[in-house]
Amino acid sequence: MKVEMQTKKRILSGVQPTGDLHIGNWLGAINNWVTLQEQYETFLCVVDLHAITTAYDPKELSKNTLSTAALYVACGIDPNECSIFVQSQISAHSELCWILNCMTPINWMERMIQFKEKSIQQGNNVSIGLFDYPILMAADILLYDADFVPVGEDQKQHLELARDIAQQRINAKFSKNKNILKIPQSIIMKNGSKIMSLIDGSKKMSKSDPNEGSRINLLDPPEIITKKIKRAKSDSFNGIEFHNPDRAESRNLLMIYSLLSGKEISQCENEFSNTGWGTFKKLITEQLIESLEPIQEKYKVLINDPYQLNNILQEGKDKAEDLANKTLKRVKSKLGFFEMEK
Ligand code: AQP
Repeated sequence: MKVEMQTKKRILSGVQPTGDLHIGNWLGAINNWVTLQEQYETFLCVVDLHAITTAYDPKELSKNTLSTAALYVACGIDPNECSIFVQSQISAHSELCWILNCMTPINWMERMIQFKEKSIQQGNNVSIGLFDYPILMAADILLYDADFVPVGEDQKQHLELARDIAQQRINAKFSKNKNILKIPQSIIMKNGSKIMSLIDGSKKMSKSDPNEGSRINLLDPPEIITKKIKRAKSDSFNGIEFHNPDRAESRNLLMIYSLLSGKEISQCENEFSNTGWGTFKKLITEQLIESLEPIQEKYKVLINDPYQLNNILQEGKDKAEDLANKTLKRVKSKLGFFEMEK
């Protein structure tokens, strides 16, 4: 009998359904998954349990979850190659998170930069869930024995934490010989660039920024893209540059243009060294409209076909749940939980 071996290394990643996906989520994450999907066994979740760590509207959560999954596919993720699933549909995520909570020293968590930054925005309303976010993320990754996690700069610290918990608090403590959890490594993508806000080049483009004008959403129609780029912050310098540290907005728009057009940064710098803001804004608007059009077309078809989307998510769930439950069982058994006699 031929035994089927896992030949491809495995990756896992996800996006929170906290609102409309923007070009930062696309160029910094989803587009990289599209590049990696052929080479790796790919698991992609819509991390809806993460989406409730800050204030949210229950009426929007399920809609955003479905729309995020549809956008994965519209952006080029192939559901025949990758498993796409919804995090909350697999209870092993919450269960492993609880176990890891009990194994993780609180002072490891107090160092997390994203918590510090996000909790400032939340004022008095900071939830324990937001503090615990990195442990849920560790559970997401470790459940699937992921070999690699494609991460942007902002998520590197969380991946380090997942590695430390797995290595120091589970493997070293509960098994002398064989690892219980696989230690994942990061894949830092060349194009994992951080896309900045259109109205403040020093701030990350973010779904939760209250100012809609700070981002281009993947589903923005041409007239909205035109308006947002027209209002995007510019400066009084001539020409569009990438390397001038005093010109964050110029750098950001040039990088977006370069990623969308496929032209190297140096080529764009040469092309626009004497171009005024007005002309450049027109060109980047045209490029954005052209690049987003095929995604929007594909999205429209998918979102109007809930049967197909449901099938994709069901198949993804079945495959993911099987793996997740195996890992959870292994962990619980090694950590001494009672098991029923068969
Ligand atoms: N501006 C960005 N530039 C590059 N990459 C980005 N990502 C997010 N914003 C940018 C990448 O998208 C993936 C999923 O992000 P997420 O939704 O899980 O959480 P986030 O990083 O917190 O994204 P947002 O848009 O800022 O959401 P909110 O406002 O809800 O917190 C990650 O790989 C991230 O690096």
